[in-house]
Amino acid sequence: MSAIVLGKGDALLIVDLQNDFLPGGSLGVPQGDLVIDPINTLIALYSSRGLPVYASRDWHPDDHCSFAAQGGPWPPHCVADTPGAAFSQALKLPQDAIVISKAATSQEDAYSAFNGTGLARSMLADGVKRVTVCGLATDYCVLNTVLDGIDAGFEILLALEGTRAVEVTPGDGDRAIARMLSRGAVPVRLSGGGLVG
Ligand code: VGL
Ligand code: ZN
Repeated sequence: MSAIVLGKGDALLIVDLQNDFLPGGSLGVPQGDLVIDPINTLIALYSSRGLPVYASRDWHPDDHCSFAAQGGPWPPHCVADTPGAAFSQALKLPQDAIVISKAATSQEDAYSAFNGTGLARSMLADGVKRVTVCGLATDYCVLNTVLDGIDAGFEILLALEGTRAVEVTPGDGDRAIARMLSRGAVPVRLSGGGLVG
């Protein structure tokens, strides 16, 4: 474990920290609320250095193809402009956070924040080279975001305290982490007021 020095080219990407993915939400991730404090610490680390903070959100129409009534795997969740789709009130998003909405049409699903959103282009335009990814859920949207980020050429740091899994099948979270690391994502933790990895 050694300290990660943050600087120009670094960015933070917070995946889907929305009420419906938190305990009590329609697709609540067990212990999902435990990621909020570490993510607020990450936000402070990045924004105090003038580094960009991106926040993705699932932003579905009410007849989205992933919903059970439409033949999909999930209960209705993150319907655009409803309280369930709002970012957690406890999340201290900076004023200038860049919000990325995904899967916003009925027929298109997108677990990855890079899928159909223009996020890679926007990051490249901002000079981003290395992305620290955190958020919900480890085994769906974080997994797919990390793999797409690697495919798009970004170096990816996975903030372990900042993510939790749905675990439709027990062990999905650990398997997702193993897949991300095997593709080159670097696991990092908060320590001593910074990141180590
Ligand atoms: C997600 C299930 C359905 C996620 C999104 O953000 O991980 N999971 N839609
Ligand atoms: Zn969804």
